[in-house]
Amino acid sequence: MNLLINDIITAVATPIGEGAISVIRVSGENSFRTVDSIFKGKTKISFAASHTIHYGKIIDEKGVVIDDVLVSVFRGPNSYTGEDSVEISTHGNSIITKRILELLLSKNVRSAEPGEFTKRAFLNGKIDLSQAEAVLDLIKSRTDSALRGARNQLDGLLSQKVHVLRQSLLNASSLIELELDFSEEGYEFMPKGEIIEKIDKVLKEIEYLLDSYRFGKVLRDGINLAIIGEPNVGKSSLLNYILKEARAIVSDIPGTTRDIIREEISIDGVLFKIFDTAGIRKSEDIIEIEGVKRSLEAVKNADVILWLTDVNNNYSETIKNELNKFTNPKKIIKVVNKIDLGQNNDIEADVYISSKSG
Ligand SMILES: Nc1nc2c(ncn2[C@@H]2O[C@H](COP(=O)(O)OP(=O)(O)O)[C@@H](O)[C@H]2O)c(=O)[nH]1
Ligand SMILES: [Mg+2]
Repeated sequence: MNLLINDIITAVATPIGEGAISVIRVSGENSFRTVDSIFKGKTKISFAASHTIHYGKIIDEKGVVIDDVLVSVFRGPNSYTGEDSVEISTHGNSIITKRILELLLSKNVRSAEPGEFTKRAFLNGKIDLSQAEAVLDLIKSRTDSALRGARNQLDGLLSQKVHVLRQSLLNASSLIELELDFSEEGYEFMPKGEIIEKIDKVLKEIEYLLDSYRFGKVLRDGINLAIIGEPNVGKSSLLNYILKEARAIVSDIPGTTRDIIREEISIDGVLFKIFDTAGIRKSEDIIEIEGVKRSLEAVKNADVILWLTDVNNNYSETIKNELNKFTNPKKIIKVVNKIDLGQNNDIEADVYISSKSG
């Protein structure tokens, strides 16, 4: 079917471990015959109609039954890869899948590389590149919104948009070519202003699409959020408040948090990876010094920083200087904590909170 690819590939398609079932995928020319050589059932897979399921046993070279299975048959091009392929459903046990895999590998079959079934789907024209990319995003989605984004991309929404843009550009370029061919005769097919307008419109849409990429990336990968500030301003209390659990140790002893505490939470469908850090201050204690080093590392990797102080303090120069060292733009939100103790009008901030009273 495709000149580039015709060997048979296989892989376990389900997670390794115990489960009700595991699925082994096999795809490629002659894959039906190969499966027939290890499968014993009422029907031969080679003669089975597409999209049918067949009960039988997988038997090894010595005639020993490895497992009873269901084999699903997909005849190309009406399959995921576009090739003849089967899915062998076994009992969910990794020894069984390993033995069946070994059996297949002893035939004319090789292990699929990661993503190779999807690669074949792409090479056989079943999906385009942006859809192939979406398959992995879909599998890796950890929030509703990430899932929705991947779903839309898999449904071809991005491809359609790119297609429309491409069509508009082709259209504009052919108008320009016509213009060039007939310019001496004095024909004008479309006023130049209108062509420029058309192209400008496409440019704007491309910019919009690029912007949406950033947003999409956030939906997919989540937001790295670091809570930083001096010791004792209530960073760990804030983390605990957000998580609604006593995750980090809170105490009135400055320097309680020495290591980074990392937690994930989905808020309105967006994944936040929150880093509670050691308070940043000059210290002689080698453990605290290491903690501060790690805090700054968390700042470096953060998309958003919650810079905390409390009503008894103000934003320290030490931290301001540290933040100024980072060149890549970060969203810094200045937070004043402990407002239950009273207001302090000297501190300017974006948000005033109390982790204690909520
Ligand atoms: N009154 C009051 N105390 C707080 C608040 N948030 C934290 N604290 C107290 O401040 C101290 C230090 O809190 P902690 O979360 O360990 O600060 P961290 O060192 O910045 O992580 C603890 O005794 C907390 O109970 C708040 O909003 N109001
Ligand atoms: Mg702490």
